[in-house]
Amino acid sequence: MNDELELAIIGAGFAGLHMLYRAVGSKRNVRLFEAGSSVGGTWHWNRYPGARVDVESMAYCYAFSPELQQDWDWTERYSPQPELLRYANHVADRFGLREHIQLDTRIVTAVFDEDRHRWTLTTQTGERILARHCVLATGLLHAPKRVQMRGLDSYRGIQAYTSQWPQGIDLAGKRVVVIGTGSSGIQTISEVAKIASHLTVLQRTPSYVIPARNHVLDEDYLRQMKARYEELRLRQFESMGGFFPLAFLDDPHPKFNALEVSPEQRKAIYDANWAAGGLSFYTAFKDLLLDPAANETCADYVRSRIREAVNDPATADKLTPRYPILARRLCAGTGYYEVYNQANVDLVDVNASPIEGAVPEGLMVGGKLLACDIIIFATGFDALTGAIEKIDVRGRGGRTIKAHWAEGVSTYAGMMCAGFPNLMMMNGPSSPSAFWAPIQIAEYQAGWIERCLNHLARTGLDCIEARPECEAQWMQTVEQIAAPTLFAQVKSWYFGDNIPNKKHRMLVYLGGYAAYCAECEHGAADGYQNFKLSAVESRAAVAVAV
Ligand code: N01
Repeated sequence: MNDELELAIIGAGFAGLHMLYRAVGSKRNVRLFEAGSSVGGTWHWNRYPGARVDVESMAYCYAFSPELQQDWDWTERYSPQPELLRYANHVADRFGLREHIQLDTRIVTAVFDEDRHRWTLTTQTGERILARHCVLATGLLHAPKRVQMRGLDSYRGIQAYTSQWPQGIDLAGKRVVVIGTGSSGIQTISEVAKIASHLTVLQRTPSYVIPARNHVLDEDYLRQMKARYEELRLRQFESMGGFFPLAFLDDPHPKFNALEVSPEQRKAIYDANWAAGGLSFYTAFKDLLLDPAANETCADYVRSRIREAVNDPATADKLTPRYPILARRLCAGTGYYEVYNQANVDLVDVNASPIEGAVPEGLMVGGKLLACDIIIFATGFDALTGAIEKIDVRGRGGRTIKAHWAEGVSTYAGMMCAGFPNLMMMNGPSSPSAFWAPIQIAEYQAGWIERCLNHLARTGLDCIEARPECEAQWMQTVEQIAAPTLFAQVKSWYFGDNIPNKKHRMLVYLGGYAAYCAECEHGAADGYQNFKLSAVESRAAVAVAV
């Protein structure tokens, strides 16, 4: 057993590293535990071919240190995974964080001691850690969605999940199957198609894929953008989703509703967004996620681009999504649709030809053997709750977090849960982070947590817990904001729909950064009005008095 910590942090992704930076700065007795062999979180685990971020590098990084922003040079518009991993390592070194990090350490249980107001964490090797406060920075997209399939154990080839990519797989000249066509799948497919002898894509739901238009960033561009970093961040904080095409920095926010402009103006705006590339369509018009008719103009535009890109009309038809665009996560790809013009690539719609199971040589699909050397599962994540539920978290009365969420996820501000005192989440369920820049949300949350711990210390208290009625109110707000949007009209991981038996409930606060921070500040006002605060000593005093 280690000495008791004031703060244990679980997870060394961008959120956990930043929390650690803040806690070390406050001279707390803190330690960070990370299951992986390196810092970097998402960018440590997701090492599949073609993995890169689809938010522009200059924005997808920490904002807290102007010096770091100025010193670090991103090489491409969208950083590839190895560069993001280098950045995470640079941050760990630059801010002296390594000595506080314990790698290769998976926390498997976390149990709250109600009498002593302490968490006991246990690692996979049985080491026990006592901590007054515990921060779960376990990642919003970390726990893989595993595919259950008859006969998979008998398959003799290689199986690889994009979300836990194994080292040293050689795909060159191999017969490869990719299951899944979300963001991870479409990036993987474009790379694998270049080297595999044959690639079969098993698609269940097509994505809308916009050309990323990635390119190398030259020195001039870096200098110009760095000179405007303050403005960039301001515009980012005002934006709907925490990102916008930086080419539109002078004019980043949509002005019109889609049907307010003429068809010619609308097409010109869509053309400009198609040319800008990436996730820019989110900000093409104000009402694309609110008005089905407006949305349809955008969806139709992208559908026409798919027909242009794909030679075979039947294949183009299979690749064409019919649901509202943007309501599931938009994808940004490189040469994605063009891949299907290659002779070595096939697309199978598994709704028409279901995956029946695996055999030693490959998969049985639509009654036929699909022989393959490697199956890549790009099947996504048990988003937001999965990584937390992997830990056996027990709060008051031994109640598990799984039980707390059994009838649908519930948190206060994506940071705390009633009945789980002194347990904070970063980028947790019902925070904005799946639809707002998670690094900046984590920066805000780390500051909020720091101020909360300072308040407890100042007031001689050692325990904080969300009030159940405030948590219920928060969840109502999350659902009320989502209800009129088109997000609510499709099935997606935003609602947990991709995981069998996961209760359908909105997992994301869509109110944006400013409203989120205002809500969190309000909750902390007047001595943390939305929380119950207490101290072990006062409980003891009450017990004596009784
Ligand atoms: O996961 P997904 P992802 N049989 O859930 C299919 C972020 N991200 O890892 O939709 C057949 O989007 C599933 O089909 P369906 C980003 O926020 C960012 O790709 O369930 N198919 C779907 O096509 C993203 O949204 C970046 O019908 C099955 C796919 O697998 C989030 O992570 C890169 C199946 C899963 O798509 C998740 O993206 C990567 C089955 N049994 C990820 N089960 C960038 O920054 C699932 N599918 C670029």
